[in-house]
Amino acid sequence: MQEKQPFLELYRTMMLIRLCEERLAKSHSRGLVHGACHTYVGQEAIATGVSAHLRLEDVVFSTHRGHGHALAKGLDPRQLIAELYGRETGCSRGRGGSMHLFAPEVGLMGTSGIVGPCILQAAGAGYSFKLLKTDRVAVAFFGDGAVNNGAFHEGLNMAGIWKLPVLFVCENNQFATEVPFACSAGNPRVAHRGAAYGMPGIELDGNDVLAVHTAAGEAVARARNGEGPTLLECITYRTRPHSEGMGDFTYRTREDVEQWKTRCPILKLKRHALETGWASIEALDTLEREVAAVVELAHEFGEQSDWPNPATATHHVYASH
Ligand SMILES: Cc1ncc(C[n+]2csc(CCOP(=O)(O)OP(=O)(O)O)c2C)c(N)n1
Ligand SMILES: [Mg+2]
Repeated sequence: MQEKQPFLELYRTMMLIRLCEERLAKSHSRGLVHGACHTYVGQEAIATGVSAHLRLEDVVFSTHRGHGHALAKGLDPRQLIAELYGRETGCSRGRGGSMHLFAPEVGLMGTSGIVGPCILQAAGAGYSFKLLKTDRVAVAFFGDGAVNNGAFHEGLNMAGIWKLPVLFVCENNQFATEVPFACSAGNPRVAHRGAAYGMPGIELDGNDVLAVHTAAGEAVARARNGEGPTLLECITYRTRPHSEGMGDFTYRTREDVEQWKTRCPILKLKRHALETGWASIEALDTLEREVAAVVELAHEFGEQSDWPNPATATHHVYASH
């Protein structure tokens, strides 16, 4: 990617995710967020680099750490924040919260509190795209904690057999809550598992948005051309606690976290931009101010929005047809 504009778009998307998450973390401590809040701070490059290749009609299946996937796929930040505040204007009308973000109109097919099924759902979507003879693509984002779940093996195997147009994107942030991945995996090289299911498995620096962008571009092109699925293992790290309000230093050290903060994907891209002359510091600062204003407005929108009417609590529970 050489052109200036797409590069700035990657920066903008990562910044939007970061500032939304920092806003939500603050709001969580004020009691504004109802339910759990797992932020994506430190991992922004992955959703951003992958989603840059997706069209509106492509679909994403996400996890409990899904705010970044939602924003990168095109969810309006007002609808995200209002949803976490439990308001009627949220993308799930305030009924779902962080782990039930749905916006099929932009291809966001759901975040989820259950670790693993997004892999099977993406395989299912890929199967339907193949039957319909479209060149649409399905993406599953999931953590290292999902790869020893049966869903991983079943979903990748099926996608491998039928050459489904799916990207399996493992965000290996090296912990499942407090369990180090190295202690829970017989084979901790997730990318190497691609071979077991007949698909390319690629390990990459998940904090390098340009690396993610390049690898995802090739995987999406393969999927659209009928050449089948790809497994991407993006090595990364979350620099906030597993979920807001949780303790953080019983299973990892402050030094580890500080060290990974220096590998922040946004800082990395900024340094690269300045070194190569792709963008000036003024341009990046202006962009950051613009994004900060968008996030502040989204927060005000959420806080001022109405609560759902209790009389409608049973609406949208069952499909009427
Ligand atoms: C099927 C299932 N088992 C266990 C849990 C409890 N749980 C919630 S988050 C989590 C850790 C997930 O780790 P990972 O997939 O690596 O994602 P991360 O939180 O690191 O982004 C677990 C085990 C769950 N939600 N669903
Ligand atoms: Mg993890």
